[in-house]
Amino acid sequence: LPLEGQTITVASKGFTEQYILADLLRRTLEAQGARVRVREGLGTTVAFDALAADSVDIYVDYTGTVWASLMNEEEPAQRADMYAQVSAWLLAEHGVLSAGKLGFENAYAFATSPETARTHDLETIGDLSGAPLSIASDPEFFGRPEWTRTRDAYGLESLSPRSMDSAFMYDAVRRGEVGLITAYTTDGRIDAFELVLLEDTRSVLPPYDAFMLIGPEARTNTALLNVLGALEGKISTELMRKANSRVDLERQSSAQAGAWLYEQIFPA
Ligand code: PBE
Repeated sequence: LPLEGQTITVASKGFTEQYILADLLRRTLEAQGARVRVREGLGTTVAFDALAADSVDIYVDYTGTVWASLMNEEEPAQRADMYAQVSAWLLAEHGVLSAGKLGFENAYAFATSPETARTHDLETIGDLSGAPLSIASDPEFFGRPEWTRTRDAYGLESLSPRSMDSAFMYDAVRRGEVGLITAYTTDGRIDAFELVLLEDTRSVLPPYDAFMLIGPEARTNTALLNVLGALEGKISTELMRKANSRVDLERQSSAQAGAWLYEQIFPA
């Protein structure tokens, strides 16, 4: 097997999709003979720094996240250009290789309940200007440029931010405990809870295509790159949403959802 005798370290960030993808990577690498260690639940900066320092070999991040949080770019690029620009920057600045997009996008989307949308007459993010609502997001978001840029572009000073584990946001907004959340667009609970997504009419938020990042040392490992190449473009947004729903709505473990996703990509 091509990865016989090798030990590969995979990292994940701290939400359902990331746990599932780390499990998928583990299965994919183990099937080719590797021993795999998984470091789970890291923040974006911790995961990226560990990768750049070669203590992690691979993890999945999103183009818009690298663009805004790591590159500190202001204006979002076109979706088609962004992956190329992000890849070039990662390689030049950190020796990190982009090993292919997985095929889906997981964006931040401002979401509310049907009741709140009706009460405050909300269809677009701009409609939130002056609304006295609380907004819950994952602990990273309010420290990110995506939040400050959206707040400033649409005049959202009347919103009160509240950090919340992303696992709990959807229930909180459905029950009206918070007015809004920044939903992840691959989360099955958007449809299941009939949440209303507010349109970003000024395209302030960037695109967020998921892609594999490989550390400086691991990127010279051609056997590893060949194995990972089999995942490129293999996960549609619909497929990722179904895998996420297995955990968030059907209460499966991320390993069960990872096994299911692996079977969809590599049918027995
Ligand atoms: N996202 C949406 C965030 C979380 C979900 C992909 C932009 C991120 O992990 O960067």
